[in-house]
Amino acid sequence: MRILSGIQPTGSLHIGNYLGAVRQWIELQEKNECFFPIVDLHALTAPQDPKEFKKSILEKTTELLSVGIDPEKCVLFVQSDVSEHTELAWILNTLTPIAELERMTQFKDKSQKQKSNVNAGLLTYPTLMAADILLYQTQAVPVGEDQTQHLELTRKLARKFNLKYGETFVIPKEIVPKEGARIMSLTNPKAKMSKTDDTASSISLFDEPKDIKAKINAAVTDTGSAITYNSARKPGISNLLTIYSEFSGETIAQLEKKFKGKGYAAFKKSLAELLVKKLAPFYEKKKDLEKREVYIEETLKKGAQKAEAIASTTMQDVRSKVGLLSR
Ligand code: ATP
Ligand code: LTN
Repeated sequence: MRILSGIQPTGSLHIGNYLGAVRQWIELQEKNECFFPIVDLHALTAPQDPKEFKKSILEKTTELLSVGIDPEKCVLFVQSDVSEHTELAWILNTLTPIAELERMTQFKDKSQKQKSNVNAGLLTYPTLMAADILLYQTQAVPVGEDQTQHLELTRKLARKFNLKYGETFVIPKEIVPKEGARIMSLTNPKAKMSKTDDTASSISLFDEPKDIKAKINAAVTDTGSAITYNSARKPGISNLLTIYSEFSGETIAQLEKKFKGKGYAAFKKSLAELLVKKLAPFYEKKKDLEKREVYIEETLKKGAQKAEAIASTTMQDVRSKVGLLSR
């Protein structure tokens, strides 16, 4: 199967990204043709410092390689290296009703978060994402639950284009994990864990043991003291139980039993120890890869070449279908 999924370069990879998306990518790359763009142009919809931004792109590559993305088994590249992404996004913009974009939850959330910078890019973010996907004739897109709405729009646009101009795009389906598809913030368990929030709200895959312990310790919990799952009434503990279950492989029911009669403190201590143990290999691998900058740059260059070959074929077809002169 042809698979594609993107990730923004800014902010360190957190356990939500891992459980919701990247863990699937690592499995999928074994038996599928996978494309993983680092979506730098999407990240520009939030304010970025140019120097830091450049560093973050290489850093994100290092992080993905550290957790098991293998450039021999997939195409890892930077979105802006393949100019067809923005070209197709423009064409898709001309097919997208503004009202559809204004309805997007992510647009509404981000407009709230950055009130003084509600730029047009935030609004058209989903059409660029649709272009990322459709350019590669992608069959399936592994993402966390927060991206479902964007995927629906992508399918709608693909169908609309196909109907108007003739069969051009494959209609992609989404792959959302059954568990762990929405990990919540540690400081506000009603909001999703996010890279761009303050660092206390998320656990990076590369956090040091003392930080993991401190963050879990400070995580917001609910009234009462029982370790039981109830996402409506006990969102804090339920989120921590999901994280525990996903990293340990034990079911929630098994965990409820294991921690019966024990308080939040004992549960949190055990969860922190589990995370420290599970995340340690990532940290070690990253330390090693950080010394290999040339390898990282070469990897991205090769990735962009492979991506370009496919993207340019689709774009030629699109140009001809729409009635643009061929280049
Ligand atoms: P931000 O919230 O700052 O926009 P992000 O943390 O959502 O960033 P992205 O790079 O936008 O990170 O997302 C990469 C992948 O991680 C996407 O597939 C997304 O669905 C998934 N993902 C992000 N946050 C979570 C979460 N809290 N739980 C599960 N999956 C998540
Ligand atoms: N919008 C996504 C990131 C993203 C993406 C994609 C995911 C950009 N292009 C293509 C899947 C496929 C996000 O905010 N997490």
